[in-house]
Amino acid sequence: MTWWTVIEDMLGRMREMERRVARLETLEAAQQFIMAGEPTVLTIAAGVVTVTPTKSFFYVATEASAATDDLDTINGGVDGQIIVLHSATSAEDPTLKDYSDNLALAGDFTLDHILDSITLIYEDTLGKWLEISRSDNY
Ligand SMILES: [Ca+2]
Repeated sequence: MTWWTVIEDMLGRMREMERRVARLETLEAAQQFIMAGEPTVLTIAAGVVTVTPTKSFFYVATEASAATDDLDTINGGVDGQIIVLHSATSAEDPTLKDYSDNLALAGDFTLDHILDSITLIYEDTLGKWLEISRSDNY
């Protein structure tokens, strides 16, 4: 083996490592998109909740476990983040308010049962959560 073939061999190995790292980064990005894991609770405070950018699945709880509560603002979204919200309990009915602040919905939507859900995507340029779909499942 000449010194040149040794260098070529090393370069080949480095390129293969780069491909593997790129593949891992793609997998990591896909995982972030899916954001698997059990939902965490977002408790409304003065009409506001804050999501974590690495999660997609959340319960929404009313402030001080009130029977009803309005949700006007969802903070913490990153461009393209998709979230699914559902009620933390059927005893609490949070209402997502259409265009009160940063939610652009097909009208207000009340999660009045734990089986109801709404799916939103964050659009950073508009600074809005756009409704993708809602499911009034019960
Ligand atoms: Ca319902």
